[in-house]
Amino acid sequence: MNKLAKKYLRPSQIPTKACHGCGIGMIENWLLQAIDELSLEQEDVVFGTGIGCVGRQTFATWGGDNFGATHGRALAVATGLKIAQPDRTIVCIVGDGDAAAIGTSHLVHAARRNLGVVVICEDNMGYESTGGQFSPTTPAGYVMNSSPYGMVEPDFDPCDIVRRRSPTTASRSSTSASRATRTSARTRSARATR
Ligand SMILES: Cc1ncc(C[n+]2csc(CCOP(=O)(O)OP(=O)(O)O)c2C)c(N)n1
Ligand code: SF4
Repeated sequence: MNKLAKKYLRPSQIPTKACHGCGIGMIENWLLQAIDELSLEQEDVVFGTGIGCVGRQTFATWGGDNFGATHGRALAVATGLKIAQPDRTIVCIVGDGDAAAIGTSHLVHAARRNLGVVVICEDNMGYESTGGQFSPTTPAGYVMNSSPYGMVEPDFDPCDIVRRRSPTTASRSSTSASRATRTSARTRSARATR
């Protein structure tokens, strides 16, 4: 078990439940590095998850407080929690289905309110846990189970709506990005949590 997983996660939830080679486990690992760099302790942070591959991987992994919301509703729960406990760092780890489809309205209003919650949307460009249907982030033309002739709709980047609500910040990175790109995205996200 790596040092940070031992420090922050529940031993019963390790190793990752994601498929071998999936970026979901890598992202959680980088998230732990960012939390450690900010010198946050288990009691400072609350993990909130939605439904899907991302939710399944991160649900109840955090050694401190967690909540699991229904699909798309992690930010609705986080809104109440942030109002009740403003000093805690709340990290919602959700899929593109959660953030860019069923839960988009919660993302828009969290940004409008500058809620001060960190949202990590792990965008795998479709509904993977339910068999690979297209989602609003599926690029035009992509063949998915529900778009056998190619995705006919234009895709949508949920970061765009968040960026329009300054001072809320949004940045994108990729699990295949260089270390420098990931570090820069992590630094920007870390500043946003302060
Ligand atoms: C209210 C509600 N509607 C629909 C579903 C069915 N459902 C489960 S997971 C999912 C999509 C998950 O996609 P995404 O959030 O992108 O996560 P991924 O599995 O791709 O990581 C859907 C539609 C559900 N569980 N709850
Ligand atoms: S099905 Fe889910 S866990 Fe498996 S590789 Fe795809 S996103 Fe990852």
